[in-house]
Amino acid sequence: MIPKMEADVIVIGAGFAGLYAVHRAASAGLSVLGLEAAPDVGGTWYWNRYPGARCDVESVDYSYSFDEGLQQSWTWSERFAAQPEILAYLGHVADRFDLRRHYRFGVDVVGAAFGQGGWRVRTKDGQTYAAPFLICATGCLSAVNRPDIPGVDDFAGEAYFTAAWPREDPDLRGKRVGLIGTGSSGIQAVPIVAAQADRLVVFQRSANYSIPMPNRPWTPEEQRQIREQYPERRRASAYAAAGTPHGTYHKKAVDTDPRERAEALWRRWREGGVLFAKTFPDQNSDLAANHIAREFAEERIREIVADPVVAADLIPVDHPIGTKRICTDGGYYAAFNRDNVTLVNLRREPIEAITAGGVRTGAATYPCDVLIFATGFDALTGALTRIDPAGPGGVRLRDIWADGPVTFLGLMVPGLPNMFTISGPGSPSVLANMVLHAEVQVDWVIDLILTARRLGVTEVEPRRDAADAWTDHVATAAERTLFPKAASSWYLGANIAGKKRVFMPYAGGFGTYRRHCDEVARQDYAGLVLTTR
Ligand code: NA7
Repeated sequence: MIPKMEADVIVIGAGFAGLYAVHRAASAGLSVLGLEAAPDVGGTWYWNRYPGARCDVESVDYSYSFDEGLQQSWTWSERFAAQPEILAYLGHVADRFDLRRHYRFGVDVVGAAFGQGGWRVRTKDGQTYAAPFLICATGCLSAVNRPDIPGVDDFAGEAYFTAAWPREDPDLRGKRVGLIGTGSSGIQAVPIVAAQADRLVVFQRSANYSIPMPNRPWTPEEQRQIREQYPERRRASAYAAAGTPHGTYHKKAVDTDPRERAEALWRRWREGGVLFAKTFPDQNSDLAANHIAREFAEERIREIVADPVVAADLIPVDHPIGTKRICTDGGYYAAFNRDNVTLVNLRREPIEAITAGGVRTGAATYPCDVLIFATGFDALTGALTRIDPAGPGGVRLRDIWADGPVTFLGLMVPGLPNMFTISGPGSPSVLANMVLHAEVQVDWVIDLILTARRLGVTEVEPRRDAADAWTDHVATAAERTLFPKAASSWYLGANIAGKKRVFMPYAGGFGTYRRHCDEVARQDYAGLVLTTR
């Protein structure tokens, strides 16, 4: 046995998933130790406090469902919540359930190894903590991608990452700002930075589709209705394809006449948010249907952007719409009509180097006082492979996943007993409502731990063939969609040099996924090996 176990369960992370895992474990009578790198709760919402940071799913859905009292105790002020409000919500949850007492904050986990009946977790400051079970609630978008651009360390001005934004907002007034990266973070930041800075140069390697976010405060009447209808809303989301009460149009795009199609697309466009990516049921599986939605969105871009050359540069050329995470914005395209904003298309003029004074491309030098890196994440696997847990005999996660992630339900890895990956690759994760998804997975994991304890089982691990079968199923689900056609998508790991290109999330739908999890539990955890030592 490990000489001293700090707890029954260690949970890494204090975001949506980690907080719920700690709550569920503690409520079930397990002793739980939470470890979190940040000084407080929040997870990705702690770090991503860049200007314009906002969730692309409606606030009323992007919140916990597990406790009706909690649901009724919180009132979202806007349709799409901004980062400070989401962070305040998570603080409220931590207070309400007294969760901080289980955590050590400012603790960066850098390694984990299984042996003698438990996990021993190593931290950057040299501490180790041990527990029989390890829940990695480390997030899909938390391992920051620091681009390896020549000269990046030579820059003499101020440099910021959207994903690690300073707590005190930098003053950009009167400054020449360069912003590298045009995914959701860059796209959300651009209009606000443009309004503050003297000049803004946006360096775009790949254009993305962005849908305007018609954000507004909920009216008091809407807030009342939300509270009243919450149980029904959650019932409608529980087994829905994306974990929200919204579906797709009742007919395929290719079976709908052009006028009716346009009406459906306009409706979704005006509703805003990620829903546009799912207007028609065939939009993400049939190129012809996708083309219809794509043309519609491209027309909107051309309508908004005054300069046709800039508009053409802002239109994606390398992926069907929605196969990369669709972005949501508060005036992104219109920002390029401002005199102080320039778009640099890096496919025409790649960055040669970052210098002390700015950015040099193949065509020009752009002087900058400030550089903002909105360069994304080593998504879905990065936070886990950076810890690189080692199982019995020293087998490591990076080796197990050398040809792409192999998982059982996206939750467990063969060779790594008693370890769980919430929102791991192989689960719907970023394709679903992350909050309800975390609840489903955490419930499954805690129920399994309680079952193991009841049976006197000390180790639970997926069989290799069961994990291979699930991994094949994940691949088949992806092949039925257009997702693998996105050339530079982080869903595929294509944004990280050397990363194996595999479509990582489970594209079979949240409801279907949940049924799989239910079924495995119902069949006494078929696919797992339960061992007593
Ligand atoms: P994303 O969506 O990964 O966007 C990162 C952007 O940074 C993307 O445009 C990248 O271009 C660009 N990038 C990355 N490295 C470089 C280098 N070296 N040079 C130039 N440009 C680069 O991350 P976000 O933070 O915006 O959003 C992530 C998710 O968070 C989002 O989808 C929401 O779900 C929330 P590329 O496309 O790789 O060519």
